[in-house]
Amino acid sequence: MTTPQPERTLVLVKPDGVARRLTGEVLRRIEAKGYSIVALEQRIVGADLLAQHYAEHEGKPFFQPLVDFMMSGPVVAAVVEGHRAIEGFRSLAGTTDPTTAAPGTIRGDLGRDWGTAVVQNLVHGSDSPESAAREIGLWFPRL
Ligand code: IDP
Repeated sequence: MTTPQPERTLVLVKPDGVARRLTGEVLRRIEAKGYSIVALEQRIVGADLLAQHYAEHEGKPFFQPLVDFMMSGPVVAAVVEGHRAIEGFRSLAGTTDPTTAAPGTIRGDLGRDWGTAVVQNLVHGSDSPESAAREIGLWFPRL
């Protein structure tokens, strides 16, 4: 029998999700899936943190619109824990483009394309153990 290995991922409810009062719905889906929320904070984020968070996208045409969008209102940041939580939350979130994200996912059920320069897709979830460790260190340095 294998031993469950708790894994942590960084989840963000982006400004569109907070503004649309969907924070509770996102957290409800995380808990309904059986994951634990081990840290939770609503905050206004600065450009420096976002530049580090989205470093892999620096130089792309949507980089500055993405940073501006993420500073447009409060963000809810959470550390979510559970066996295979990184992959599991990505699955709950759905694919990047909310227009084509599968129904049943957060982005597929609740998101859409508003025709803006940046894709507004309600949530972020770390995409690998390395990203999760890096992002949790950025957003929750005391954890
Ligand atoms: P992910 O959030 O699904 O992991 P990433 O490729 O890491 O997607 O992109 C980060 C964020 O940047 C996306 O969630 C979305 O908000 C935005 N984004 C990604 N690709 C594009 C694009 O081609 N145009 C506009 N915005 C984009």
